[in-house]
Amino acid sequence: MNDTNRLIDLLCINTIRTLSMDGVQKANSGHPGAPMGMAPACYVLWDRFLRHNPADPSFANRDRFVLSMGHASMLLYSTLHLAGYELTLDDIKSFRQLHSKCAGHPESTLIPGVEMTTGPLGQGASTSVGMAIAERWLASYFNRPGHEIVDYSVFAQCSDGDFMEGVSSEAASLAGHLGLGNLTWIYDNNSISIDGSTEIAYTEDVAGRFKAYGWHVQRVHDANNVDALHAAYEAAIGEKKRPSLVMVDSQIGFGSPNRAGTPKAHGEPLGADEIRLAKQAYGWDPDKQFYVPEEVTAHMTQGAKRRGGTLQADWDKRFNAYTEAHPDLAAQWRTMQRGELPKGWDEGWPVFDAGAKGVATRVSGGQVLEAIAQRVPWVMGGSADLVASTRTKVPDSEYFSKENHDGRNIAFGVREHGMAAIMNGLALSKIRPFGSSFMTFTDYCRPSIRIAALSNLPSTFIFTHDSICLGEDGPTHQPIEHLASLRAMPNLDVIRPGDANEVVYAWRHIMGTMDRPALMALTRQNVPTFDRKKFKSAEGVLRGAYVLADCTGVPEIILIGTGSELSLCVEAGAKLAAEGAKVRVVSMPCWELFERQEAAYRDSVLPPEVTARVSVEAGSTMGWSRWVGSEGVSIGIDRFGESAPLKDLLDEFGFTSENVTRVAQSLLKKTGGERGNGKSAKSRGTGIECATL
Ligand SMILES: Cc1ncc(C[n+]2csc(CCOP(=O)(O)OP(=O)(O)O)c2C)c(N)n1
Ligand SMILES: [Mg+2]
Repeated sequence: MNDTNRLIDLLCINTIRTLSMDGVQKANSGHPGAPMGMAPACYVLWDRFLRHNPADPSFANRDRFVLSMGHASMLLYSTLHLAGYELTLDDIKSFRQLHSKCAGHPESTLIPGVEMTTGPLGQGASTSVGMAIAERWLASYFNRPGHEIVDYSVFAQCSDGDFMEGVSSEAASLAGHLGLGNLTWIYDNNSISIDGSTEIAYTEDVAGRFKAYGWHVQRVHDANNVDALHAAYEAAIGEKKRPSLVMVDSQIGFGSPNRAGTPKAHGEPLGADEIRLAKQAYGWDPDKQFYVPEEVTAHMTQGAKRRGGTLQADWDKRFNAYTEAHPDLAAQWRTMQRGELPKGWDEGWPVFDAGAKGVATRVSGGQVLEAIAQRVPWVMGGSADLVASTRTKVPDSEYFSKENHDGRNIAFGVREHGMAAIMNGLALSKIRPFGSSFMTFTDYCRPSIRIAALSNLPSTFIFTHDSICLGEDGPTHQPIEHLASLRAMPNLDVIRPGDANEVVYAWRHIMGTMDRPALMALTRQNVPTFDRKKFKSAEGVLRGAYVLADCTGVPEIILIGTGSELSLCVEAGAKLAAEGAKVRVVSMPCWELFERQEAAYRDSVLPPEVTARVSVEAGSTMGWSRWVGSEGVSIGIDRFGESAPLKDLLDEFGFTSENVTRVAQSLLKKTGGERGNGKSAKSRGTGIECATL
């Protein structure tokens, strides 16, 4: 390395540092320390190794860089700006301001070039494992001898906090097991976190831990040693059989005479005086702010653009040759990249015959998933060690493994959180992922579900054993507050289908939706399959809620059910109708979808003038008042469950048609209805237009 090169490297590194410091200072908020310490690590990767094209940030075969330590967002913003992305100095100057592209933590929906939304520690690292799995699978599915169109690498930059979080250990363990040689984590080993030295809480042998996971581990003893970083990245990329960890010993707030190496450098602006001192330490003009020397633009920005253009032109050539040799695969690739589905994706799915015995929605769900997986090659996923219970298997496909990258089933092991994060990495790579466990363990996945919702990812979370009805396993396994808490999450469709054919339409909605995640709550126990010749079509699921069975004229009472409780509403409705009540039964599998319908439709399902409403759902009643109104009643469970056989639980908690009928009768009395007075349906000329199941 000659002196001129060293000088330009240092100039670029210090530009990243000073832009980051200035951005944080102007916002009067943010995290300067990590960018100052890790600027060389980031620069060397981006300038010498990362294969990307700033002119087309979504270039499909680009390397992925995930800033897992999202608090160091200014590091990424500065780097993206200098690497030629559409992120101006003005954008950087508006860091952390309302509607700025440069949000407090990086958000993938705001800036092309930000591969994923990060900030909650551990998520980025874990999700990068999903990206690496995706790359290996895509390579295996699409590449052909002499035609390698997929060969990218995945990098994540991680901090102490990332590695203290359990989810990164789950994902690292799986990555090691799977031998993901295309994955490199760059670890900011600065031994500082917010509360002080990491000595107070985190003293394990990190290198030893990763070696035990099966990783290739290297250490760079000085973050400012550009040559050592270069050599370590080269070796990491060269290691094809194991994921790589590059531990970089850095100093937080490097260059700041009074804050370097202390937690003070972590999460607050340095202050104008300290910034001047740090700039002087870098040999920078302390009077200059947001300063980008011309040489830096010429080297880093123009260089990245030039390399990006060449890289993409070369890939385009490869892809054209591929298209000639393998037109069908090339067409599939394009469809997948556009976020579309192959022709015929929704044809030939199962249709379920009516029957009182019915089928558990986990079982019908599994059958529909099989049909989808047979028609959409890039559906991929698995379970956190419960595949036999959750029925989520891609048929005729093996497990994805070290030896077999073809497999579309992923054995996540008992790592629910890691699973959900990895699913997001698959979704970010255009794969349509699913992952499954028991509903009560949504709690173990929640942070990653939230990232999916926040970043508009079409991840499909499948959770079975969705109520106390799972029975003898008892309250530890019986979800209560889960539906309510998940419904509180913006941008997540929580779907609890009421019978097998509702499951079919739930999946139709899910597969047709690319801009948000869905969570399906499915039963362990059988639920009856409604006769759709008598009841309204399950297509109503596509609108979130629909009238399943109705009276003639305006109803006096509406029974609203979800999932396994829908059939109770139908039974109770039939009884009430027999007594002469005008009853409507509404199936409401997805609140969020219903909320998105126009008001006229919502009012047609739940007419505002009908205030006698009963909701029935075996879970927390929180939130149901929104649909039943102030005069309505919610039958639910606001305490923990019990271990017992199903039948006893249903009696104990009031999930019987008799109880629903009783509650409805007393509500009718209270709201001035005439029911319970012995008038028959016939004599009143009304009656529920459905059969009793
Ligand atoms: C899951 C989660 N918990 C807590 C936080 C708040 N937080 C932000 S950074 C940080 C730790 C800082 O230490 P480190 O990760 O080593 O970053 P450094 O200070 O070295 O930049 C914490 C606790 C978070 N962002 N995510
Ligand atoms: Mg740290």
